[in-house]
This record gives sequence, structure tokens and C-alpha cells, in this order.
Amino acid sequence: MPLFRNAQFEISIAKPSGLPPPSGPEIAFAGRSNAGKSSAINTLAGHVRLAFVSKTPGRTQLLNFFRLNNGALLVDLPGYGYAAVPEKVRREWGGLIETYLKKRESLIGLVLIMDSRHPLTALDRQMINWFAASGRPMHVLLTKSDKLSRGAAAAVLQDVRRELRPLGPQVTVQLFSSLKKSGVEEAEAVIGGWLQGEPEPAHAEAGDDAVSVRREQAAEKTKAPDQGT
Ligand SMILES: Nc1nc2c(ncn2[C@@H]2O[C@H](COP(=O)(O)OP(=O)(O)OP(=O)(O)O)[C@@H](O)[C@H]2O)c(=O)[nH]1
Ligand SMILES: [Mg+2]
Repeated sequence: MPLFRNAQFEISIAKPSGLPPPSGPEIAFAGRSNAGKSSAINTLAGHVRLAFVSKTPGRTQLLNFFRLNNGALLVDLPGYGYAAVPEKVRREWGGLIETYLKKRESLIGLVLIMDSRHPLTALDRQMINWFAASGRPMHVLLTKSDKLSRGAAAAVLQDVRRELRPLGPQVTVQLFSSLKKSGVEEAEAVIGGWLQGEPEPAHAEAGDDAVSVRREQAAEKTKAPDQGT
């Protein structure tokens, strides 16, 4: 069974105080508004309308949690960088995203979505550098690759990989298209690897054991410098 099949909507939250107690490893999807985060979640899940997709930027205004078969959660974050959102709302979202990414002990990795036609904006770079410093893995999906020629897409992939290489091997990059459903297996392999971690033989089998081990590891990792700031 592919990792993301049968993902189920679990909860939406509007404020950090609404965060449910951790109940499984979480993988967040972040990126500029309209980059294609919700579409990527739907594509990975093989489900047309799991996460809400819209032509109007700023559609996802809440943190939306989707539960996978193996107990892990995907978290669709509101997009950043959407200028038309009133300043007050933007600050609230920013606060919500930042609090979640900084404090959530069950967050084991970040999927960062960038439109392959406009990668590495200033806000993307901020997010990438800030999150990479937490030591947790990050996988970049250069999405909407269907809008580029093969050659242009390959060039973008190479450029972004080269730019991010100094951040180390925990930052990985691939092309993705929700329209063409391309890149799904590669993304599943990377995210599946995070969920399995580097299991010790005693915990090698999938299921609750692997998940709780992973959660403990995630909790360990977040005791890094970020905590308490
Ligand atoms: N051609 C193409 N269009 C895409 C792709 N992914 C997303 N889109 C389109 O881009 C628009 C935004 O997609 P969403 O998935 O809602 O983007 P989002 O990042 O979740 O946006 P916010 O929730 O507003 O931050 C929609 O019109 C999608 O149909 C893709 O891979 N290819
Ligand atoms: Mg969205």
C-alpha cells in the first residue's frame, strides 16, 4: 500500500492553542501561497479533494492535519508571502506557522514547495535556512514542473540543488507535478525514509512501534537551540 493512500482529514486549527496533543510523527508542507502545497498533498494521497485547492492565493488559512494509514500526519500550512492578505492576518498566520514549526516536537520533517518557475524567493530562502538550522530533514518539491520544458526543468533542479548543497545531505530536492502526477514515487521514498528513520533491528517493523520510536527521536531533536526562544 503506497504510503499516502487513504489519508484522512483529521483536524483544522486556527491558533497555536488549538494544536492537538502529539499523536504521531508529523510532516509539514510549507511554501509560498499558491505554490501548490495542497495540490501536492492531494496528489501524494491519490485523492482529488482531500486538501483544499484554489486559484485564489491564500486559500489555506488554517493548519490542516491529515492522518496516514501508518499513524503519521501530514500538515498543510498556510502559504507565506501573499501580499494581498491584510497585515494583521499575515502576522497571525506567520505566528501560527512559526510557532508550529519551532515548537512542535512531533514534527519530523518539512516538505517545502516551490513553484519551479520561481524558486528560491527571499522568503523561501529565509524559511529554508531557518528550518535547516533545526537539524531536521527538509525535502523540496519544485512543483508545476509540467509548465517547463524538460530541459528547463532539469536546469532548475540542478541550480536549486547546487544552491542548497551547503546545507548538507538532510536537504533534498526534486521536480514534481501535481498535474502530471510526476515525482510521486521519489517523494514517497524520501518521506517514507523519514518515517522509518534509521530503525534499530528491534524496532524495524512498521506500525505503532516504529512510529513511537520516531516520535521520541523527533522529541530529542527539538531539544536543540531553538527551544525556548
Ligand atoms: N499546472 C500545474 N498547476 C498546479 C500544480 N500544482 C498546483 N497547481 C495549481 O496552482 C494553484 C494553487 O494550488 P494550491 O495547491 O491550492 O496551492 P497552495 O500552495 O496550497 O496555496 P495556498 O493554500 O493559497 O497557500 C491551483 O490553481 C492549482 O491547480 C501543478 O503541479 N501543475
Ligand atoms: Mg493550500
